[in-house]
Amino acid sequence: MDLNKLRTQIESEIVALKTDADCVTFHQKFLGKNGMITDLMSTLRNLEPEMRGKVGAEINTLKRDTESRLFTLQREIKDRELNEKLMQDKLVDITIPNINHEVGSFHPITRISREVEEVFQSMGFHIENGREIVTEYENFESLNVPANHPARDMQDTFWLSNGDVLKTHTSALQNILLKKHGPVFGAIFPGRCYRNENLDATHEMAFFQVEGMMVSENISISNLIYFMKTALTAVFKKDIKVRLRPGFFPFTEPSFELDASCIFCNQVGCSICKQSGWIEFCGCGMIHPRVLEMGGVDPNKYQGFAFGFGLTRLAMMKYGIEDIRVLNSGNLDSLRAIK
Ligand code: FA5
Repeated sequence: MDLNKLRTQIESEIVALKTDADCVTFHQKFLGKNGMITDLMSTLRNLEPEMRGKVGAEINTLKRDTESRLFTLQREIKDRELNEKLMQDKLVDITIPNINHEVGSFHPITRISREVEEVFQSMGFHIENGREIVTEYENFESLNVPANHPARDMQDTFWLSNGDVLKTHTSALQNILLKKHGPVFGAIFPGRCYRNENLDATHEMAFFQVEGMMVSENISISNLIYFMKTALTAVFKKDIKVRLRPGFFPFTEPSFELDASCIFCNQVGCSICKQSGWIEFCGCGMIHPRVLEMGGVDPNKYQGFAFGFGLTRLAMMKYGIEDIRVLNSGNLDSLRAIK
């Protein structure tokens, strides 16, 4: 084909391009590796040497002009196609009320977790996220629970073949956070925990806890009492009293069990609080000096408190859930019934 004929053909086809796909085909046909301009270029060698330079330059000009026109045209076409698509999307009115479809909602654990996070954040704590697989050191040793310590039996553990564990409690993050934040911080960390339990209405193998820690100079257990009372009062939207009883955890000294006034009977006495007016709520205490030390914090200068409660249990109390197994069941009818 000669140059003039090709120029005419390009001219007539380029003005007919309508879509991005047309442009791609056009590019292949004329400018591609086996395109017609490239083909024409390869015929130069058949010309007389004195003609080659002149014709070669003309083919190059045609190539450059075609490329540049195609580039501009393709951009215009793409813009137009995008605008048309956006206009079509506008026709879906996202403000029309949802009449026919059921609206989804958050799982009760997500709801309660966000409430707890919000109230602790308002008191200056920040939120941390932890892994579900942790090392034996993080879950036990760094918490003053060496191998063969009887406290390990209290938490029937899922061991992985590499020696790691599915965390049995959110306390497994304590060492990590002490190392991350140094001696002055306040944090809470909700997370899923795993224990190889026999299942019943109040025990699951996978459940949620929330851990809280505050470390600084001059921290005392009365700070903890204040924070827990304020948090529970906010979650239950009624005045909650708290009290401490002596307890035991290897990673706190002294250790306590914290009870909350019974939300079901307002301390008149009911079957849930076994007529005592108090519900056992969480373990807590002052962080053991060894734990601080293993986290790189000087126990002679700094102290802190730690607490850990069952977020799943809190959800059960707040929403009146009688059987814990509903929460992991994926049974939408039961979950929907939880208000
Ligand atoms: C602990 O796990 C300690 N790490 C708590 C702690 C933190 C103490 C910081 C001191 C300082 P415990 O094993 O008691 O403690 O568990 C705490 C809560 O987790 C329980 O009160 C309960 O609400 C919840 N829990 C424990 N096992 C289960 C289970 N199988 N199913 C549902 N909830 C559970």
